[in-house]
Amino acid sequence: MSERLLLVDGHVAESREFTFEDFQSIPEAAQVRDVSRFHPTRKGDGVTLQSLLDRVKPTESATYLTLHASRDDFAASIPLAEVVGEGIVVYQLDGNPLPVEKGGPVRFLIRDPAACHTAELDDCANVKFVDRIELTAGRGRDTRPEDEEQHEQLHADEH
Ligand SMILES: Nc1nc2c(c(=O)[nH]1)N[C@H]1C(S)=C(S)[C@@H](COP(=O)(O)O)O[C@H]1N2
Ligand SMILES: [Mo]
Repeated sequence: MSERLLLVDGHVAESREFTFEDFQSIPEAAQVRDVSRFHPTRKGDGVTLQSLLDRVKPTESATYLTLHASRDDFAASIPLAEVVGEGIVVYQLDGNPLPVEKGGPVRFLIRDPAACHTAELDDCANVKFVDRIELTAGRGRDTRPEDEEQHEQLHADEH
């Protein structure tokens, strides 16, 4: 079970791959147990985005966090400074790797998207099927819907 779940790379001092065991061995202080406490419809345990960033050390040039989901070719790019204290990376459910139906390999969650008062940290940035987090200089790839019509289309395609 040491397959790679997540690659964190880009404008960092040290790119890193994270396996399930790597996530499990992150100290308890950085574990976020039971995300249903923040999002009643979502389940599982995560770690803070901060704990992953501490391990790769973004460089001064990193200003955006770009989340990539190769499964459905979705990407969202959000300002690093705004998301740094808000991001959670969900990696397990009942002690097992997060299944794809729940957004695995890992699912990104913004702790409190409503409180941020910016269009950048919206629900669409709660990216599912994340397999790469790239630190970018300026906005990176972003396939989020640009208007309500596109947004409705995206949701229609989920079924
Ligand atoms: N990979 C991926 N992540 C995604 C999306 C998507 O289409 N693909 N849709 C986004 C949108 S528009 C919303 S509203 C939320 C929905 O999350 P939920 O299905 O857990 O409610 O996921 C976001 N994350
Ligand atoms: Mo959405």
